[in-house]
Amino acid sequence: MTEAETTRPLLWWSRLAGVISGVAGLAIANLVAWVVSPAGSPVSAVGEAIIGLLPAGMVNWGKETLGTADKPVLLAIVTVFVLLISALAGQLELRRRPFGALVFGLLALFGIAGVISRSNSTFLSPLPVLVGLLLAYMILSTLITRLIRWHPRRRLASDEPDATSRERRSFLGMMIFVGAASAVAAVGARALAGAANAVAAARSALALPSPATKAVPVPAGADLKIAGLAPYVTPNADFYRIDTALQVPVINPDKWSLKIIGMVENEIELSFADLLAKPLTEHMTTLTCVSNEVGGDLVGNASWLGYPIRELLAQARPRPGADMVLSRSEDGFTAGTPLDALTDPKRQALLAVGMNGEPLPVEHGFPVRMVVPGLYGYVSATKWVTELKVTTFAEDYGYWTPLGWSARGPIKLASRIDTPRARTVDAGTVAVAGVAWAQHTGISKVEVKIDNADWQQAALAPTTGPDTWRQWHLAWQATPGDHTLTVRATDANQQLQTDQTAAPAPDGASGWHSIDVRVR
Ligand SMILES: Nc1nc2c(c(=O)[nH]1)N[C@H]1C(S)=C(S)[C@@H](COP(=O)(O)O)O[C@H]1N2
Ligand SMILES: [Mo]
Repeated sequence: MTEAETTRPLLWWSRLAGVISGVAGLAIANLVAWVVSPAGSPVSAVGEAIIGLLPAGMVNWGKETLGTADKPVLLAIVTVFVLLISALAGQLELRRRPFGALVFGLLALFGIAGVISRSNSTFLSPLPVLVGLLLAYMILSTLITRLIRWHPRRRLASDEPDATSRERRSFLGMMIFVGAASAVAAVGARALAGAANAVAAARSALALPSPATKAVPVPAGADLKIAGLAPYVTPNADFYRIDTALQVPVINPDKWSLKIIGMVENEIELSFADLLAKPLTEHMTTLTCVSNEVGGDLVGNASWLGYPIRELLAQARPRPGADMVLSRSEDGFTAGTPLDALTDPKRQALLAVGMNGEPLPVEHGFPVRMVVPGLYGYVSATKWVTELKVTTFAEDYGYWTPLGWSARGPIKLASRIDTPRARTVDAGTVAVAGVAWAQHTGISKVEVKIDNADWQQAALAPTTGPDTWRQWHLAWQATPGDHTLTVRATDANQQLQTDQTAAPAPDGASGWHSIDVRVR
């Protein structure tokens, strides 16, 4: 055999090894992207970056000639491009190591550029590309080592006669294994993405019924509309999020059901259609996280549409002795809520399906979550809820309790300064404004102290009721120098907010919020 005859098949094997490594890298990158950062899915990110770079005329031409097929076509082109480059990496790695690594490195730069050019990218977004290409190179390097060993030219006379077939088996075996594993990973990633798309489509197709009991209309002036002040109603897209699950559960509403079990006379199972057929109530409630620091932003106000949990419990008929409802989410999260907070006819504890006039966003619990005025989220606001177990605090506990958080979590009276946000302001009249909350009790007074002067009473905006936060503001005659502003609130029971500072654990932060401002 001539040199060329022995090298040619080797060359093709090296290219195939490159392609297989590339496929494995893409599969891994997609799985990592699914977990850490939807903005990090490298092929679609690069595809979008390419669209961004193309002249508008060409993009329009693509849309017109390919119709809605333009996206899949572009993704296919990017994939083929990545695989061709991977083949080249394999070939170069065979010729001279580690030239394959260089090629993959260039590909990584390209992918990272695509990923970070996306508007929703975060610092985690490049991770899928990096992990994918690192793994691709490790696989390629191992494959090429095996390929070289199998190459007949490298065989020594002293080798056993069956050495070649053993090396060949080792190379081919690994090729088949990596290929099959990436196929499984790719199919898995596709299935996950497909399920998410199906649920997103079901959500947008959903028309919520109008409430039988309408929310109290937002009074004029509830939103002072001062720059820097949190709006009275928090838009869904800006609403804080707390999830223990790495990936948001995707639940098809047609498959959703809620079971009410445990210490009840009458177990109940409810479908989504059953729930929507009931007379729904709309109610505005401010949600707060127990982890919110003094002055923090883990708090938001929304209008919730749902069915009162007390009505379902009345149907289930809790047995005497029960004092807690352990709600369970699809993702395993649990919360232990006092039974009396859920059966109280004066408290709008809802099994919610709508948030600010839309179906619940997937991140906020689609299709169904709980919202209970006055209790921190970790003991009441179970998203993607699928089970309510009537039980006792002696018997059961929620997700966060063994991790050092109190079994019961009533929200503490709190107030926050939102503006001025800038450290430096001009002398003269400065709007000082913020929010205060004491859900289910209500706020009756907010006071502001400048340095060590007397407390001044702030003006309070109206609200829909005691279950939401309340905006406040004060016109401050700011004089040049450094100043410290402090706020404190009083609730509707005339309880003054405590100045005793406490960390969030175990049952919520306390203390007065202060900011430092320099006046020029
Ligand atoms: N399934 C599930 N529900 C959950 C949580 C969670 O991690 N998983 N977090 C809870 C906590 S701690 C809070 S403060 C609220 C936050 O709700 P949001 O993410 O819609 O703002 O949801 C609660 N419900
Ligand atoms: Mo929370």
